[in-house]
Amino acid sequence: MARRPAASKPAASNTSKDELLKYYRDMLLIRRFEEKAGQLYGMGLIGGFCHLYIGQEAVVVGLEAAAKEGDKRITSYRDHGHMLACGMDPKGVMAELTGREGGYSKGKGGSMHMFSREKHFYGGHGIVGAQVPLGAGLAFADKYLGNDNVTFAYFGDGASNQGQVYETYNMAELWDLPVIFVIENNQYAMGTSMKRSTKSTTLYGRGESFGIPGEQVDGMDVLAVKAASEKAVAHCRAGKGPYILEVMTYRYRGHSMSDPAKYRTREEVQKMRDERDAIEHVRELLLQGNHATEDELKAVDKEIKDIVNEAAEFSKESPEPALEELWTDIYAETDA
Ligand SMILES: Cc1ncc(C[n+]2csc(CCOP(=O)(O)OP(=O)(O)O)c2C)c(N)n1
Ligand SMILES: [Mg+2]
Repeated sequence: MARRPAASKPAASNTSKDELLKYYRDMLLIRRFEEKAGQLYGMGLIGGFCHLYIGQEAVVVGLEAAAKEGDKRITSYRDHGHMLACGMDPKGVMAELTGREGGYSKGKGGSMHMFSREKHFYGGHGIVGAQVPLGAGLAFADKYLGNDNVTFAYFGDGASNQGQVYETYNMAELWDLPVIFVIENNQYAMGTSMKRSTKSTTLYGRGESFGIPGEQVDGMDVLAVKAASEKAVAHCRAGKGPYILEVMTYRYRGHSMSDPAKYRTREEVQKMRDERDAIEHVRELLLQGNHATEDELKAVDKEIKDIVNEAAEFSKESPEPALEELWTDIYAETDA
């Protein structure tokens, strides 16, 4: 298959086998999980909104490769990949999608409303752009506490046209907050392409007027994302304030499960899948570098399939929440 030009391939020589295998596994888990979620939705087992992350896997896996314990993440409604990449349990995520007791929000939140204090995952936000100021708030808390944690605040190309993003840029830079603004530029906001909505060609460049540095990175190349993330993280941890990463990516599926997909051609999607797929890219690096054989990769594929099937079984068997649950988790419990 004709894929990306050789010149754009990163040197795999300084990336270890273990590292490549980890990225392969982590991205594949997201893809297979999302495919399964799509199937369960089709079977009527998942209701409400459901936004799949298929195609964008290298973004969050590359970013997470630069994270350490204590770092925080917050994102939009397209959030299943972020949860899996930071180590949340696929069973708990899938059971939440199916509205069951075993889900992260006891089945009361669904796709867009999951949280994990243990993994420092702060949602899951359905209001476009809402997570951006909240992300700066998380970073403010870390700065106040005097630690070196950073916050990854993910949002889309569409969200980056929102006013609250710029209010946040201003305050984050003014206060040197350790937040990385990750713009997942998948080129569409629902059915509106970047070309139709946005005159400027770079989104990261908008940080310039606030004094925030940033860069654009190939989001279909997990190694490029990781390298850029390490730079951004080092900037934030050193107390130099925020950083913007505009990660160029592509979603293969519709905006949500109810997208008529009339705003782009099938050929456009197929071309990205054939020529730029991030998982295929790492697969090739593993095979070409003699790091793994086809059989070894097949074994990884099976291992991931088993994890996803187990998650689906768990989420079908877990009971629906009891009616009394309607009255719980409304107000925060305090020690006072
Ligand atoms: C404040 C607000 N306006 C509009 C919507 C409807 N809406 C949901 S997603 C979306 C597009 C956002 O696109 P983008 O930020 O590029 O993220 P992507 O879906 O591509 O990940 C819109 C307009 C909303 N949820 N909230
Ligand atoms: Mg978008």
